[in-house]
Amino acid sequence: MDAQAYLAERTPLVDAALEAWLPAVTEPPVALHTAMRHLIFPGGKRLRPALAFAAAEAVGAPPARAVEMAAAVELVHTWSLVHDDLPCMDDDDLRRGRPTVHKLFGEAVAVLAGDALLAAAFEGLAHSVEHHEPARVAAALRDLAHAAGSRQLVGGQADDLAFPRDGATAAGVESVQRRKTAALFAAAVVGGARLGGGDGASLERLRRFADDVGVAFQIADDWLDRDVDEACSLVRVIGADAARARAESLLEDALAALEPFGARAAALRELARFAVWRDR
Ligand code: GRG
Repeated sequence: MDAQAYLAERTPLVDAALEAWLPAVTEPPVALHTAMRHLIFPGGKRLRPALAFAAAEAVGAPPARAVEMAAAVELVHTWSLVHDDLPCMDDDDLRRGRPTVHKLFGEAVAVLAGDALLAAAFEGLAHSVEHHEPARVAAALRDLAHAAGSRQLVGGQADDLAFPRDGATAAGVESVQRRKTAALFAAAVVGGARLGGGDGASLERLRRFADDVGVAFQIADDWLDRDVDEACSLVRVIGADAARARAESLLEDALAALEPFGARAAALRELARFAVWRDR
């Protein structure tokens, strides 16, 4: 099955959880709840949820075992997009082909909607203790909180905003990308495998896989935006061809980490290739 077909097949699974977790738009505060759902539905590619499902499959579990991880990661991702689009950050008018949350609902509601999406992620994931070992759920919560926090996603964003135009190095760019983008990929994959019952050695291999795929995904994003002048972009620092070569080399490393999983990791392999070769 190719990645697009896998994404299409798994998206209804995560969407059902998101639908159940998020308050209805009729529930007060109506503007806040409408704003929370605005970017979630119909949503984007749902790549991070698909990675969580595929990771559960890689350790021999049915994909549904990872549904709470998939939904939680998508909520954290969407929080970061809502806040990233704000005037004080990237100041974007469009996201997922639609007006950004602050454009439709105002800045204050957008800040609050992002905050509430983040909280909803942890509330929903915590509920998975109803059908998973508590220690696995606690570890998944810990990893997701770490990935979202100041040492990973938020810290990566802080360094991205302050990224120097002069004297930038490839290592400096990759350090930001590992935190801003790859950390959430790793939380999705490791968390999906954790809830799928994976052992420690499998989780460690999958973490290396996801970390490399996450950086390669971000480099591919920079490559697709190669005409945009971004300070923290590998394309700007080493050029488009060298950046593409680096993404391909990271993809090779990622695929090598999957070797012991054999056919069970077929979906992860397809998603990794898609992350690097997608056209948007
Ligand atoms: C402001 C809290 C805060 C965090 C900002 C993750 C992040 C940090 C900002 C998001 C903006 C951005 C360009 C991040 C890099 C990751 C990325 C390319 C996101 C887009 O991911 P896709 O392509 O989007 O998977 P869809 O819409 O398909 O889910």
